[in-house]
Amino acid sequence: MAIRLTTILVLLASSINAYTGDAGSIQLIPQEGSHQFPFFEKPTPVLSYNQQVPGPTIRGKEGSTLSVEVFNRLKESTTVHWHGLRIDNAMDGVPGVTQDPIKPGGRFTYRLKLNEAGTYWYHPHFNAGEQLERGLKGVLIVEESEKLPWSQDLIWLIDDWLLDKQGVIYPHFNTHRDLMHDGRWGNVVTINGRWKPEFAASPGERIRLRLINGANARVVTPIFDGLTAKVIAVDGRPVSKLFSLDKFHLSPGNRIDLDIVIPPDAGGNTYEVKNHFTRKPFTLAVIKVKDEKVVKTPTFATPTAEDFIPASLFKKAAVAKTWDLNAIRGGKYGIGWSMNLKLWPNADSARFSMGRPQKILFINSSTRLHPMHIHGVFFRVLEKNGAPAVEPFTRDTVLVGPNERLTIGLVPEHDGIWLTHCHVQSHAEAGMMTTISIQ
Ligand SMILES: [Cu+2]
Repeated sequence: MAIRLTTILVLLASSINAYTGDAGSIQLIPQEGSHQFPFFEKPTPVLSYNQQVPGPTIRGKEGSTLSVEVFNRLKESTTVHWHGLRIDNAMDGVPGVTQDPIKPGGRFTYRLKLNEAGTYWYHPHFNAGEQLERGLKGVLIVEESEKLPWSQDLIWLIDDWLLDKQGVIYPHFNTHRDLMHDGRWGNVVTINGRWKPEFAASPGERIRLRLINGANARVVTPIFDGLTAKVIAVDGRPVSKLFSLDKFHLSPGNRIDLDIVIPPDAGGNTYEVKNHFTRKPFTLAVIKVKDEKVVKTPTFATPTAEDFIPASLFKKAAVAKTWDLNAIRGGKYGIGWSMNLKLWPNADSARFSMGRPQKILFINSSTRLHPMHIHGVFFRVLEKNGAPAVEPFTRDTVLVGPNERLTIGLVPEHDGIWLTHCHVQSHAEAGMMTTISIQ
């Protein structure tokens, strides 16, 4: 009990960061709370972890084990899913598949073996459309055992809120409109809970910027006007070859880690980071460079992972599973989002053997966006619309665009039942979920 109390006190004292050392343990308390947006008189009622929006950033070292006790103080059940982490299946946080929902007043301890350094995030997988929208999400960083001398390690968790004129979260979820379109898109986009925040940098600094799209449905294409940003990791894993950020569609669930050097002569400059996914670009955040002396730019090479699930593994593999994505009549909401005409939980699932390279084909037969996420694996995009389109990185979430066909390759390495679903929350809740059983 003493240990638990200390943990809570330290968590409350630290504004954003939770820390954990080796074999760390922390407590997450989902509960009702409030969040002040700049345009409203009154704070907005939200759901929060530990009274923070977004929830505390959890940091753990590569190779360590992290234990997170979730104490549910919500009025409804919840679970926590650790997006991107390859962990024990029983810790994956999927109600009805890997665990029972954590009831109000209940507790569940997640033991997470942090095997792979990178940028991950966590969120509920129970009534997820509503619980995520109301603020339940946070970032989980698995730190490399060898720390690189970045000037700053910045985290930007992107979120999208649908608020009314009084600043109240629009209380209807999975509406006909959401289901007919690409889910629930909001009207206020925030970074770390703040609208168009400003970040300070010094000329010469080399910044690792971790971008995480935690929105319900909105896709974001960030463009750094005037700054060069190199992509060093996608969905947590180092890329196989570094490349400049051009037009990267960060769909719900996706993360990119960027390497940005502030030019030595940039003192006093202001750089706007804009979202270019929609026709009308808008500012996500601002980087303000201090008008002061230049700091020495740290020089080092960022790691790449050329051998991580290379495309060559799949040369001989046939497509083991095809999932056709489309809307059908039926389901809980009248409009169902189906995979092979089936709606969760009556799903058309896949079974794969451990260690055998497998190809999956997603066919989007609709004109909507479906960011498909597979739990517990990383995969590589191999083909787009039947033509080779090997990406220089692996993913755990890929945007399947309107009428697009995407072939991906993965190698099952962790046994269990892994959820596979659209990360547009209302599509998932309207049936667009299935599982891959790995034995
Ligand atoms: Cu979808």
